[in-house]
Amino acid sequence: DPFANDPYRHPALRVNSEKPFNAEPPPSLLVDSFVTPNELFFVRNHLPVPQCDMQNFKLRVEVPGKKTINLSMDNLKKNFKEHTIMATMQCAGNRRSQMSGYKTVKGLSWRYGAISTAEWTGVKLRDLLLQAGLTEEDEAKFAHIQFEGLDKDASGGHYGSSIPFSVAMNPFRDVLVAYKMNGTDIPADHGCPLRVIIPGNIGARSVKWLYKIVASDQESPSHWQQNDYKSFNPSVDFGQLDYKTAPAIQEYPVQSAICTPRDGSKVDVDEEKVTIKGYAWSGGGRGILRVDVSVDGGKEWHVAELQDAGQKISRVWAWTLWEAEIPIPKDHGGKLDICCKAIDSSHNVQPDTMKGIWNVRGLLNTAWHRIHVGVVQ
Ligand code: MTE
Ligand code: MO
Repeated sequence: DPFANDPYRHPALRVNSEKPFNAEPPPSLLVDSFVTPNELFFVRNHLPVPQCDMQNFKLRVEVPGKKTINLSMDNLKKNFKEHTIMATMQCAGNRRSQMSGYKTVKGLSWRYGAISTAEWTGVKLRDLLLQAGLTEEDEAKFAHIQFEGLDKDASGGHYGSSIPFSVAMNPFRDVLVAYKMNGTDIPADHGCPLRVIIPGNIGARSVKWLYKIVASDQESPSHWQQNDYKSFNPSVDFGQLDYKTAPAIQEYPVQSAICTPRDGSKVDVDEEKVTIKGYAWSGGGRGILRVDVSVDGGKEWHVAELQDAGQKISRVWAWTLWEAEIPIPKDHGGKLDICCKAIDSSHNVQPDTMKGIWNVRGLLNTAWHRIHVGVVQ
């Protein structure tokens, strides 16, 4: 069993797949704390978890025609400046199960917990690339920075991804090679001992168990860069996917979801108000300007109170948690049709339905999140 050495997992995680392990925290726990505790952070593994050997570990950074450097954990920690950023990670498949409710899609059935937030500590990718001889002038030659993880499939293919040169080399883009997650060594499921953190991008680009970085004129040849994590037009169905025609998804669009109350639960009419909590997040460092919440399916909107991490404008890597206390309308008819939508700092909004964004792989479901709650007299 290639999964025999997988680590212990917290029992509160809702498991979508055991082997490889994929699980999400329940929504109510997600909004319990701004920073997600490591043991509740969602896990998205495509392959068995590789063994972590911190003593003998070396990271290889390769700039063809310039230098190849091999760095031990000690070397990495001693010779490069340490940075800490708070960043939210969201899987491109988050909320896929709801997209499937609209029309069947293919992929793991995530509810809305394939998103979590942590404080990541490590060194800037830019600093490692500079050390290996890469300069700003090299963009024409090396349009992509590729990453490879130690995890591999039966045929020996490693998990991998790549990001554009300009993202990797921009000092304000905060791309990290991280060795700590919330102040402790990165746990086995999250990439021990090293992972790259591409804040503001889909989770798939943040390669765990990172052992190799290569500057190249090509995107990563890995399956997950070439033949997955791409989006298609709503009329493209199974069997018609031509991955060559679609670009790899990088930055995440604007998203929000309702975490409490629970879908299908009940509120007492005597309480007069209902308290609604959730998260909002956008990619590319765009912050959240506003979250609108409705209890009548989107006829009347209330503005939620926001809690963010106070990050610098255009470098908002962490999510915004929100809360709204809304009076139960007189004409509730026994139920509340609760929905939310977020507006990001570029005034991007979420689409009201899945009609225009549905795609057969069920990626980037950012339609208004809707739940139903009963009202008891
Ligand atoms: N890196 C490696 N090496 N192997 C993987 O399977 N999964 C990716 C990414 N990095 C993956 C990986 C995907 S799709 C996501 S969403 C994030 O890791 C999830 O990170 P997490 O498990 O720490 O939440
Ligand atoms: Mo993902």
